[in-house]
Amino acid sequence: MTSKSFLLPVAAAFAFAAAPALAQHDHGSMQMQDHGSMHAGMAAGSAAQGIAEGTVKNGVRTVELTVTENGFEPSKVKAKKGEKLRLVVTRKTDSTCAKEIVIKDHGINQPLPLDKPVTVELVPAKSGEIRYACGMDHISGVVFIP
Ligand SMILES: [Cu+2]
Repeated sequence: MTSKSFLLPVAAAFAFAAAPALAQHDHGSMQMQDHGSMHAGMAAGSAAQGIAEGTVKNGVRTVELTVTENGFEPSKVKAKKGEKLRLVVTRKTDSTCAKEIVIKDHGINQPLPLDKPVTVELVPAKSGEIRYACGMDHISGVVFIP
């Protein structure tokens, strides 16, 4: 009996870690705790998705972007002043208006054919922000240059 009462909380904790949504259905009484872990999970998720820095090779920073139902992913990129930034953009959905990438500050306006990686390059000349967006500017992301 004692060993069983020991095991139960452990099993429950394991269920939270493995499948919080499932745990919520199984254990009504544990909803509050489950809710907490859900938020923690979300925070971790957005942090991981946060600002993309890509990879730097031979002085060129390459960042891969996709266009999905959520818009540009990632929608935040960090680059460096004076370092060439190469964005490789693949549009993966037909259900948004983002069928091109426009970076006004750098005179870029590139069509994005479905499922085809398109490369655009620029060199941030100064600190600040550079926006990338769809042709009508509703879907956008930002390159941060510290
Ligand atoms: Cu648009």
